[in-house]
Amino acid sequence: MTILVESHAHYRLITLNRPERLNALTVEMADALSAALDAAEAEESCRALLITGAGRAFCAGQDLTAIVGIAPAEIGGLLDHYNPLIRKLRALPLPVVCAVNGVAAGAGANLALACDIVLAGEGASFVQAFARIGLIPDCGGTWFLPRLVGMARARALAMLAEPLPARIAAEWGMIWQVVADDRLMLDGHALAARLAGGATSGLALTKNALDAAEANDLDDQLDLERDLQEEAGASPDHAEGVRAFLEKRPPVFAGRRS
Ligand code: LHQ
Repeated sequence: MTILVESHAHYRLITLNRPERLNALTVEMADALSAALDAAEAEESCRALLITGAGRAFCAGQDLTAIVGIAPAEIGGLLDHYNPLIRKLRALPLPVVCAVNGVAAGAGANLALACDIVLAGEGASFVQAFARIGLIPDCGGTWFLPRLVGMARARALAMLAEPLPARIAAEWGMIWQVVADDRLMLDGHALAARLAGGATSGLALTKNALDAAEANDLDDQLDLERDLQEEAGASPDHAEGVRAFLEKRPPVFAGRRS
């Protein structure tokens, strides 16, 4: 199986599972990942996702053995499988944590950057490997990189295709945190469990608002915040959060989605 899905209390762990190829992506794998996201969304008790890779790498990007000699139109055709996956990750009404356990290259790097909170082990690195093979950063790379690290760094990463160590990625604000390799999965599970106990619909609306902010001006964004806040304010978890505050106890969020 190219991906493994493991259920935990209120969250699921998805593991990219082609370790002998450094979890390089195939169309079947992208489709399986998309299906796993759909399944997680459909299951009301699933309130967060954790994504990682099996073995020593997170993901080496597109499996290059599968694209040898293919026609340009077929390269575009491959992206017809990857683009829905990236869109799905961003629109998923659940928080997604990525635990980058080793090298994340090409589409693998950008798959990680599409997640909501990215943790990486000290030994991990991010490589926009595309320039080495005459391609452009895809799977959202040209969109994520300048927004995360600024245009100067984005350009150099994309054009030089040099590996960026996890520590620098964290310093630059490309990812949330770097942690000791032997803590990565412990911390990843703890974060996923914490988010799974959160106010799910509020977190989903937060994702929507932050993504919309990339294109909106302040006026439009304030209007959007008003609308989304109205929605969040109607959720039982909002009522519980306020009640818990007034009663000086931790909230118990049901995580029901609006
Ligand atoms: C691999 C791969 C790989 C197959 C390692 N494929 N076998 C593009 C086109 C069209 C549409 C869809 O989207 C895309 C997006 C893309 O992702 S394009 C970019 C594709 N990825 C790359 O160019 C990265 C290629 N890999 C590497 O540069 C290195 O392997 C990295 C830096 C990831 C890791 O280096 P090392 O740690 O030195 O490992 P390695 O190179 O020795 O790899 C281990 C094995 O995995 C090796 O096989 P072998 O049989 O010799 O043990 C590699 O051939 C295989 N492998 N990446 N993408």
